[in-house]
Amino acid sequence: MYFIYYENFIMKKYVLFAIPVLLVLVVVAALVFFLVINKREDVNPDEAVDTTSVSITSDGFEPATIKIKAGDSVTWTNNDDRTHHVASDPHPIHTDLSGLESDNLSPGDTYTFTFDEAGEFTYHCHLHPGMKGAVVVE
Ligand SMILES: [Cu+2]
Repeated sequence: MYFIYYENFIMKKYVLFAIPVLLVLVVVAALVFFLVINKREDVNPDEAVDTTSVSITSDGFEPATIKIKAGDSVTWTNNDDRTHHVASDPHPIHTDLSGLESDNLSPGDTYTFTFDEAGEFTYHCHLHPGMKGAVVVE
């Protein structure tokens, strides 16, 4: 009898302790996720090259930052021997500019997207998120 009571007591203590710990963990995880996905890449418009063609290479997007006019279409060509995947920032949810997302691009494949609004749009390779690029739309 005493033993059962004691076990119950231990369980209650454990549950009472575990709930606040879990709550703190959930809050911390949410905060980290929020900070990571809201980290904006800086765009330096001075580095922007006037072109609507971007080459995907083993060194990244070339040129990494381009400048176009609203209504222009940009074409990415995979000139690497790996598969790539152009997607709007932020990784992994791609919500900054909805629609800016290719399929997986095999070597030689191209992807074209039309930028209708002015602004600075950063993107990345979804398969290699360290590969980053930006489009300045005037
Ligand atoms: Cu991504």
